Amino acid sequence: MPRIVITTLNAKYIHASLGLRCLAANMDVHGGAGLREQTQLREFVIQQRPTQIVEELLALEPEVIGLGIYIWNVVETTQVVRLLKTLRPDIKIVLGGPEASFETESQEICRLADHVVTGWGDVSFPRLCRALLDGPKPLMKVIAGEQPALETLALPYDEYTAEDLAKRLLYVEASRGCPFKCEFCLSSLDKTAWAFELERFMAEMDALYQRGARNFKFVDRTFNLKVDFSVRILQFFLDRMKNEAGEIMAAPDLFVHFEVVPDSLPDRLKALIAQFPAGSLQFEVGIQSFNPEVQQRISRRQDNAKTADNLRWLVGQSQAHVHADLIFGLPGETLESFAEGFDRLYELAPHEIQFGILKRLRGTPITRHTADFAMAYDPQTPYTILQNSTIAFATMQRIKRFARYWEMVANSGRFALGLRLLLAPGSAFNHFLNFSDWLWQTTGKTHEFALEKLVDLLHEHLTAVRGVGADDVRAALLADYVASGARARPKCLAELLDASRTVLPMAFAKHRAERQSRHVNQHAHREEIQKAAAAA
Ligand code: B12
Ligand code: SF4
Repeated sequence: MPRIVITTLNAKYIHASLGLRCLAANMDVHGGAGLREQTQLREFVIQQRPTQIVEELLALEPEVIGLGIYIWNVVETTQVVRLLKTLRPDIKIVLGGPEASFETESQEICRLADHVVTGWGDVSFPRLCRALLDGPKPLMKVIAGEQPALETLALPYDEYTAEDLAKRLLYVEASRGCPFKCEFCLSSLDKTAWAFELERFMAEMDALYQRGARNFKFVDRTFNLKVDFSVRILQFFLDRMKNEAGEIMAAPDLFVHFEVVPDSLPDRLKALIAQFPAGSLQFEVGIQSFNPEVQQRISRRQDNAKTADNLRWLVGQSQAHVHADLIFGLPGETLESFAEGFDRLYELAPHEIQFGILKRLRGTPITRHTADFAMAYDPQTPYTILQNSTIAFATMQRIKRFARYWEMVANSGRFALGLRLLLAPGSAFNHFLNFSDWLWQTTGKTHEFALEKLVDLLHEHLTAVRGVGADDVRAALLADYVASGARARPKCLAELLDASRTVLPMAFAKHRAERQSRHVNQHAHREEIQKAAAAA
């Protein structure tokens, strides 16, 4: 039986916890020989019942339980810790992770725990465990995690199991921290980025690849800043997509996801990016706001012109799948200025616009604007903005529904042609907002729309509200529906579907073929991996 269990509740099974694996890998190095073999790593998901989690943890009979606390699991984990302390008050409970690293004095979970390690846990957690098992007993409840030079850390990649490699998204980090200071983001507190030693890191990537790993998500906040490193990493993956003749394969089984800053894409990077085949490379590009005043207010340095050029290049000249992030609710942003930014981004045609609503993360400096901009945040996780001096609560609610419907209709990729009718001419944002308001008034729902129901609703909106010609609407929706591969019968397409099942018109067949070629690698698991990678 393990004396120490390290555990966390992941958002979903597909996300494997890199943080826990960092702790596990460093148990011997920083806690002394023999500690790793007394430690077991056990992961759960937030959908599991706290009593079931507690039952499984107690069955392991540990003396110490370390829990990774994040914004997505703090509510459920508080219940787990409460149950553990009720049933077995003698087991030492140690917390760590970003959510437990700030405002510890005001959090119920920190009150219930024996110790809280703030910040990095790689060194301080093993040392604390050694002290808890063998003494001398630690005096402090809250311990500031030591932040050592990265070369003193053992790398965590051997901790990924064969099952992780086969079924889950593998998180890897070539660097930690971020040199930028965007005030809504926890990484703004780092002030700089630290890189792992490149050769050591590449050797680990190679070992993972040799063991069969194919889905890599880099958690580096600023992948494209240290260009020599980025080049080496991109080249590593390109080399593994070559066949025996040295040609890059059209449909490789590799998938790599990076987060990039948008205004820096030197030619050396472009030359490599352009070689990645469809389905193998995904970029998350943080735009957040195109409004220079807002950018300045939240200390986000971003060259908007270069950002636009780079996005245009990525979408036009590479086959990378591009997700661009925007945040609604930043201090001083109005509905109009946000709409302008949204339209500017939409024009640049990234494959997905990830529409986030501002959250007040514990520890982030965005709080300095709370009084001046009357920022009211939900006190419950994920601490989403409810209203501020420029956006009333009712408007914020409208925009939250917009974000939800945008996921369903635009980011789902199921309405390529229908969207073109919906979002033009003029402001794409305003058209979608009108659709969103209409959808809400008509259905009163934001979830659980069957695809067929959505097709009918889009048809009704486009024809009855927008006055678009019924034939054009039906042709577009039929092509989208057929391309989605669904086989039921939306009412508005019933007749056309019956006809098209006899002879599929050429235009639809072509659209379907195009769509399929764009999604070469998107069999069900790959699609899940891509979605999960983009969710951060
Ligand atoms: C992967 C990831 C996710 C995954 C979830 C992964 C999972 N396991 O389930 C997904 C994509 C679902 C996700 C979603 C979100 N995420 Co996220 N995500 C990350 C990301 C990119 C990587 C985490 C990671 O592996 N880091 C590397 C490891 C080494 O660092 P670490 O996890 O912090 O672990 C270290 C310490 O924290 C500590 N530690 C960790 N566990 C433990 C346990 C013990 C006992 C101890 C002592 C120490 C300790 O030691 C580790 C080593 O030093 C981070 C950004 C980043 N680069 O860290 C954001 C981050 C964690 N996410 C964040 C946010 C805000 C979100 C979202 C709210 C974003 C949104 N959509 O608006 C959502 C929430 C989802 C939800 N359902 O509500 C914030 C966290 C805020 C918080 N207080 O938790 C981060 C830090 C981003 C940021 N810079 O602001 N995310
Ligand atoms: S938003 Fe991105 S660039 Fe800004 S501080 Fe966070 S990680 Fe760094």
